[in-house]
Amino acid sequence: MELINKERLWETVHALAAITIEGKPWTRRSFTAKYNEGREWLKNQMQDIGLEVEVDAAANVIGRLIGTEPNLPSIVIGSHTDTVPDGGRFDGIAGVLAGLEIVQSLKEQNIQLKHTIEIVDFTAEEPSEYGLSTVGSRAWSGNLTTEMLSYTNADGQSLAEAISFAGGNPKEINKCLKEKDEIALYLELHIEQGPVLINKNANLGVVTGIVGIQRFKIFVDGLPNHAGTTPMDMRNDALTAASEMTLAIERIAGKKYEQPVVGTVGVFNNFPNASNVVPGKVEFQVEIRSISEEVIDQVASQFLSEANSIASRRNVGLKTEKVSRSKAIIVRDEIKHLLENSCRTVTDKVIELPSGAGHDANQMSLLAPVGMIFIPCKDGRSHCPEEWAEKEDLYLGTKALLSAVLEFSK
Ligand code: HGY
Ligand code: MN
Ligand code: MN
Repeated sequence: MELINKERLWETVHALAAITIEGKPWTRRSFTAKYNEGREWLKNQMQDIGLEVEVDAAANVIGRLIGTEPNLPSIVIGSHTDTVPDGGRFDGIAGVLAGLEIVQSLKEQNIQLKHTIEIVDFTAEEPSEYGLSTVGSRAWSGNLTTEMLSYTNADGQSLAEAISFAGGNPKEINKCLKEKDEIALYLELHIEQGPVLINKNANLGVVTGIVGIQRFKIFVDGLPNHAGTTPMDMRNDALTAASEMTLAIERIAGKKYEQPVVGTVGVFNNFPNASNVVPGKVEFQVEIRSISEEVIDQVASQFLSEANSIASRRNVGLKTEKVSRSKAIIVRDEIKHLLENSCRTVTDKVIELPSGAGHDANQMSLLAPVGMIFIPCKDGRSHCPEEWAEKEDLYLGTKALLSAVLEFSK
């Protein structure tokens, strides 16, 4: 019997994707009722397969297939089921359900590995309303601090309360901490979320490294005033100042460095946001990504000093806050070779490439060797309703992942 059921895998991906906010394309934001609904569906799938199901203190959903030598460190296959607003149907979902299909196929064929395999839906991989991303895998790696648990959303609710709402227990978050020797290998299948595989006509990608991400919150304080009576040379306009800072990060990140780097402002809130009021306050977020930690630091310091000079020239207040920093990681050669060989069991159109997207693998690399397999996504697009992957590529990627697990656990 063929290992990996292509049709079943495709159906489960679309069944989970369909659990989305009515009227909004593919949205299941972390810490919402819709997110919990999707995870209830996932837990039922895990139970139906006969896995041991656990929800840990960080609300990570874990399905376990116990190995013949349960004292061995486990093999973890993970990703996430939360989305960005107006997201797609494959980012995160593909990885969790590829893992589920693997353990379901092993069970159906009575193939028992010596390693226990854990399929994990990590809580809130995407930047949440609390500003933090990779919340669940941070709890495993020890990078979810008490201060982070007190981060609040726009309504003043804390991340700790949100974790409780998702089924976790923030008071026992330190019970999630994994020791170095608990995990033998972390693997993740993911859509590339970029154009490289498509442009190189490759079916699969072996990830060589994952960017580090530095995120800041920027608070610009001007002077709210009447838009009709305040002359142009007597304004402390928070929005025009914040706009100049936004263009500054675009220009600074657009320069040449030893390694590629990107800088983005994706969150931008203007107050009081009325057509006849000179903006008094702007809160926006900057993120800087590169495979090189030094380049991230170079761009960050140039940006912060330029933001300060813009603030003083425009006579507005400026406060900057470091929200999070995930380290860039390089995949170990032996894991790249393992994945290259396993990909080549299903296709010869395999290339190596770095990941411009962050993943739970960034945190998991602090605990175990990590590896990622990418599948192409249509037009290289992601984090949008048009995000799409082909059934065949998802099938090939999942078969390759299974072959890597079988090889590693031999
Ligand atoms: O933002 C990212 O890089 C990932 O999609 N969470
Ligand atoms: Mn994403
Ligand atoms: Mn993702």
